Amino acid sequence: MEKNESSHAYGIGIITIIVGMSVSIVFYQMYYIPESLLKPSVDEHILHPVKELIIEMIPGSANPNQQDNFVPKLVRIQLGIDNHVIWKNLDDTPHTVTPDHRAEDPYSGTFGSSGVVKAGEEYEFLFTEDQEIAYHCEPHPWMTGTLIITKQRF
Ligand SMILES: [Cu+2]
Repeated sequence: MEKNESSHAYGIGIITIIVGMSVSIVFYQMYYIPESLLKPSVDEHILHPVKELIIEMIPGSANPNQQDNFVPKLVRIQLGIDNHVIWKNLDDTPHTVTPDHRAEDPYSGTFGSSGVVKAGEEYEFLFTEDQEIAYHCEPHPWMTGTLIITKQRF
């Protein structure tokens, strides 16, 4: 009888350990892992800048003899002011926004349009870190632009 009771307690102990381990594993997978993969914390002012910056791909950009294509071509961006950039394709030809060298933002990821930006469509990107990016259009390499992103000056 006494032996029976102790093996019963032993069984409960084992079950408790197994349940405890399962809960720990579930907790680890559901909470700990996603937490560690979370995007870096970015200042609210940078996530919600004062205004959007629009760069137009103007009509005729596909023509190599036309001087202007990305307008404005050189832009200076201040984090917290106008770091939300939108490229609008006002042309009747598809274009791309492709960095000359691979460019990453720690919050927004890889910079550059995935595929073409069709006529009438747009590509947008939120910059959260200061960096300088030269970019071009893949099908029309004479279309070039430069972004200089700097921290806000107080
Ligand atoms: Cu183009």
